[in-house]
Amino acid sequence: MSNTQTKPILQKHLSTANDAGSENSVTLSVLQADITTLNVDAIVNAANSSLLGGGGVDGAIHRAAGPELLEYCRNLNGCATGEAKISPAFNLPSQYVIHTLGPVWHGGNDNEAALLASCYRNSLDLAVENDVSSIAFPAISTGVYGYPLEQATEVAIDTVEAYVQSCLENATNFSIREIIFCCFSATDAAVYKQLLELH
Ligand code: AR6
Repeated sequence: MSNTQTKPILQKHLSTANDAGSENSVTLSVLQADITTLNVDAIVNAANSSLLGGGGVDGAIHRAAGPELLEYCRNLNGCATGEAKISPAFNLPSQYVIHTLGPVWHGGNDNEAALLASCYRNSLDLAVENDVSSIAFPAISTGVYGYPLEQATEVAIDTVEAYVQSCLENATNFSIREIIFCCFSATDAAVYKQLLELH
């Protein structure tokens, strides 16, 4: 990532020697930033099922990407909870937007954690399929959808770390080198920092 304006609050490196004997590594970073400003290959959007824009990070991404994003999204036929779809990023500095639909929090007994984990895995699958090297995630479901931040952060970090470790050990074409947890507020970033340090 070639951002100069935003310094990571924390970075953690995951690495594994693969079967070929060479070492691959992936950097996980916590940033406090507006995700629409990040110069990464892909940013993830916490969208709604229509994929036609909304409030929160979704609204910010559509505003910054411009009306072509909405036009493109009309042909994506929406998104189911836990799934993800990819589009170009139009006027954003990134190349792609990966749109995912997080679960609405209903108290924790409605499969929310598994669905949220699917958002992260399916987004990373699409990133790898599109040869993405750097990707930034917002705190999916923790705004309008009401998922408690600490619990959502646990799911985010667990899922991403497990995905990366498995790919570093097994995948032959694993393109990802940097994964950013992009927090809008300092409070959210402090929670991500604390939990990533504990992992
Ligand atoms: N950059 C990074 N993070 C942001 C930004 C930004 N520019 N703006 C907000 N956030 P939310 P959800 C953070 O509500 O809970 C939309 O209307 C925000 O502080 O955007 O998954 C959709 O259309 C919070 O930490 O997404 C859906 O209807 C995080 O992004 C619904 O909201 C997620 O908050 C989805 O709700």
